[in-house]
Amino acid sequence: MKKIMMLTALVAVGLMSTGCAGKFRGGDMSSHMYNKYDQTEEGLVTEESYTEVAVSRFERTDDNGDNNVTRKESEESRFGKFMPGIMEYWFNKNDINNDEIVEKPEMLTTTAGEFKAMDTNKDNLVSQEEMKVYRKNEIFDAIDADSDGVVTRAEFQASKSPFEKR
Ligand SMILES: [Ca+2]
Ligand SMILES: [Ca+2]
Ligand SMILES: [Ca+2]
Ligand SMILES: [Ca+2]
Repeated sequence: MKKIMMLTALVAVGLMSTGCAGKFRGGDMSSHMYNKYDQTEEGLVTEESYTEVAVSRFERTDDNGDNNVTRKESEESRFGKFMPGIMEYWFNKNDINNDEIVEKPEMLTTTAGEFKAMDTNKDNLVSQEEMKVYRKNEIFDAIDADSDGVVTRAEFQASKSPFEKR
């Protein structure tokens, strides 16, 4: 069972990669995701560069540039249309006070918490492996809508874009 769940999560990672950048289709998704971060000489990601990427993602989603991302903005963003389930997960994770608006400080708090959670060996740097483990779990959680630890076919379908459903 566990194996099947992991496989499902991996398929989801594959779907996400086509969502992020079509040209990476079939490529090594985890290294592509990791390589978008600036790295130290040792190939590790600092909190600063991790935050930079999170901020630019936030700014892309904040359509009217008022430093708040509303539920509507998130749903109407390009990524929100392609992977509504993952976008909804992002929104709920960042809207700490549940007022249906992700404010920039909320996003920064969530991002800092994520960095800490990823950095399992506590060296204040995130390795590709550390990020991979974290993301796999996160994507699984995002698809597992009722958080019972099992991804059903319905949950998996719901996480996909309307264009992919049949
Ligand atoms: Ca806005
Ligand atoms: Ca909020
Ligand atoms: Ca680390
Ligand atoms: Ca479930």
